[in-house]
Amino acid sequence: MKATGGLAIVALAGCTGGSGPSADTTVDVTLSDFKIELSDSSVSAGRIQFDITNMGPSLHEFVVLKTEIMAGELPTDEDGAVDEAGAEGIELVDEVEDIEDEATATLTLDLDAGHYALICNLPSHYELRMFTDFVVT
Ligand SMILES: [Cu+2]
Repeated sequence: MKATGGLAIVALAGCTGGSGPSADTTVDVTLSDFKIELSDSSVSAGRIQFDITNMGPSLHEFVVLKTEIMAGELPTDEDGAVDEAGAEGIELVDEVEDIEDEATATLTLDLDAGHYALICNLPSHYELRMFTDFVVT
């Protein structure tokens, strides 16, 4: 959740058009109640395409944060949400909001080496452990 728009590239299921610059690496991301699973938790730096599938049954989102903080130890506010934009040592890279149950989305990012936290930051979802660590080498 954030106030300003990002450059999320969303392709809904069945709509596979588009032929932008090809990615160096593709990571399959599976969202479900309430976890995030990755086909690879460590990849080489470069253009990385996240192919996201929400297995539901709830609405989810996919937020990419660059931070040295472990994904499970991010500071939260009184609502249990992670401060994506304002917290020290946490950089919001990009996100895809509002991925419906059974929908897919694609997010392609040029990622530098470092540690990332991938989270769903819908109310209470982070506290329900919808996060995972991701390392770019
Ligand atoms: Cu969620």
